[in-house]
Amino acid sequence: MIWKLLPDASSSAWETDGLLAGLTLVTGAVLLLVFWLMLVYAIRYRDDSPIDRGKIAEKTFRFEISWTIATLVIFFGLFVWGADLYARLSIPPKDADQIFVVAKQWMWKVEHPGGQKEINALHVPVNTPIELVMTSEDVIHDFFVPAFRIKRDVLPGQYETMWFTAELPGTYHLFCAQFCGTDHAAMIGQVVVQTQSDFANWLAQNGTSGTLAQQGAPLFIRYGCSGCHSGNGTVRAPSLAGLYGSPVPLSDGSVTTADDRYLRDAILQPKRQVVAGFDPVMPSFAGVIPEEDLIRLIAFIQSLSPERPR
Ligand code: HEC
Ligand SMILES: [Cu+2]
Repeated sequence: MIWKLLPDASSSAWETDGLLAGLTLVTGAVLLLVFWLMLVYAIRYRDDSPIDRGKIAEKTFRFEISWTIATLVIFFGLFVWGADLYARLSIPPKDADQIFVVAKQWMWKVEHPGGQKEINALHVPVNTPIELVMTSEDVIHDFFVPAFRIKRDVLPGQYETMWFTAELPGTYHLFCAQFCGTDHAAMIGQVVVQTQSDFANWLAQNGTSGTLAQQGAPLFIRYGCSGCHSGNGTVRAPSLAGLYGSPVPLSDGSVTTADDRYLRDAILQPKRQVVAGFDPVMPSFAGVIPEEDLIRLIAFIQSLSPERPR
């Protein structure tokens, strides 16, 4: 919608526009009502008006109650709709395909699970839920695709996720929507939505030296993870097989889920959440492992739980 200035290229575009139109209509109606009443009373009770000012209108209980309830229902209804839409847009479906995005001044680097890389471009298949796992190497950026009506800040030091289902093959604008320095305005790209078969061809043509998980396996050895986590080291460390997506009991008694964010924090800030029954002896790898290696290590750990749907 947006009256055809933008294509409805994702599954949520129509509803997002509907919500925006609803809010605009309701607030516009309130604005008109208030200004109309102001105008009417300003004219009616103007200085030289002969009107009788002694008669004071009586408030009725029924009138007060009904307008209060009507506005409450309308605005609360919009709130519930917005909150519900926000929640649905926040939680990616379990079967979504995952793509990593690393922002830096001033470009978008995209890494597909198959190892395909692109810069300032994102190829996705049509009618497939896609989850973006995004982080920044420097300052705050913001991933914005107007045709999909999705937008999310991309922060350094943590993963932000966002998901969409593209419904219309085509090429769409990608913008950085957070002022991030000199070349912010040039931090633009394209989202290319392809049919399933075109996308499969694209993946094949951009063939790589192995999937992200395959590239992560040697890193697991190089960074010394395997020394503790392979089960035959001198330090007792939890096995990472089957970890991804499963509940993890922590030493403070709480239980968390081993999602991408958890894996990231477990590697960069191991002291923050310590697995129950283990000593906090894992060293922090913050500042040691660059974002692109971290993605590969996480993909490798994911691949140790092949049976678990994400
Ligand atoms: C000195 C030994 C040691 C090294 C090296 C090490 N770890 Fe660990 N790791 C541990 C221990 C002990 C724990 C459990 C205590 C904790 O949570 O800090 C752990 C916990 C984890 C967890 C959370 C596991 C769970 O069951 O929730 C992950 C993920 C992890 N490590 C990944 C890595 C990766 C990736 C590397 C390499 C970059 C690495 N570790 C290097 C000892 C180590
Ligand atoms: Cu930016």
